[in-house]
Amino acid sequence: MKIAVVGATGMVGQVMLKVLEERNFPVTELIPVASEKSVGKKVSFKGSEFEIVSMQTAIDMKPQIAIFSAGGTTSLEFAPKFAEAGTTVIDNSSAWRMEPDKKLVVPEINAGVLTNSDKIIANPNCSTIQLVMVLHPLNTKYDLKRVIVSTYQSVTGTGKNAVDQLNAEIVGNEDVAKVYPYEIFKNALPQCDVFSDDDYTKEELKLMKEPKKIMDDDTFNLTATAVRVPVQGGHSESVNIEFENEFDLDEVKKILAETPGVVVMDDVKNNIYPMPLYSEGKDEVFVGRIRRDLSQPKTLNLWIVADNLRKGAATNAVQIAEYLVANQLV
Ligand code: 2RA
Repeated sequence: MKIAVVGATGMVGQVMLKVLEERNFPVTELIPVASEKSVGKKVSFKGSEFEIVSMQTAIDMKPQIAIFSAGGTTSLEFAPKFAEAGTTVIDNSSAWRMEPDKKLVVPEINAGVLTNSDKIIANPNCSTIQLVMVLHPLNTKYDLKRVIVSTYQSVTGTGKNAVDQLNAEIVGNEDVAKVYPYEIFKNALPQCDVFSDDDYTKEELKLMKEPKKIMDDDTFNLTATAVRVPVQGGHSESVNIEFENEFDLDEVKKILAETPGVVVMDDVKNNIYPMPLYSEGKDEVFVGRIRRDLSQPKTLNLWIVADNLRKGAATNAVQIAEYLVANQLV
């Protein structure tokens, strides 16, 4: 399988290469793509060095699959060019996610919507992926009525420059480019991405829209507050879920424990619950603090943690590629 990784030098791109290697994806030829200034540099993959090529060179090489993590502008310009050349694009930006004719896929939930005519496939937002991995099985069983999400997001979601800002602030080095409007160390910013006219951030709007498309269900309400915190291992989410139907708490935990890709960590008497420090580098979605909302019936509180660079981005994209190959869709 000839596969291009577009954005190969970025944080997610680097994790994509790692995940492709770890999962032994059938790569016969790797085509790393990055900005013009990186052309000619090398990336490592499976013990070999691969030269970074330009976008046009990669298009001309006609890879079967191109996995993009290069931002929406680049994807809007170049994903269609790859597709026209016969390549199937899996894009990690928000560019195509809500396009009616583009599929938005978490393989454990809706890979079945994919066909061989899908030439640009959207990878959902990281905070969406970990959320729907938990919402979907509970929705199937108990029927969602309303979901309230508060996120606590890793600086890795913003990128290397944000990680550099945090690490510099930790050691008191103020001579570093500020990615955020304020210090992030010893702070919490109720802003992930820019604000829209309705005073929600783009991140919050993604969380409010994407789950309904992935789950093919717009019968429930969802609101979100997305917060950036000085963490590097993954995103955390406090979720309040009101169902149409009553539930049994032990059954909820059993359903989640039996959901592929989800791990229940819930033993508060022994201080067992998910934390980003311990989810970093893992592909599972960890859920804990599962308890009834004592303020109203048919309502549940829980806590979800996942590595936003892995299941939240790279691993989910590679799983989509695996599904395409396994089902002869490329
Ligand atoms: C963030 N989910 O965390 C967004 C994009 N990765 O900033």
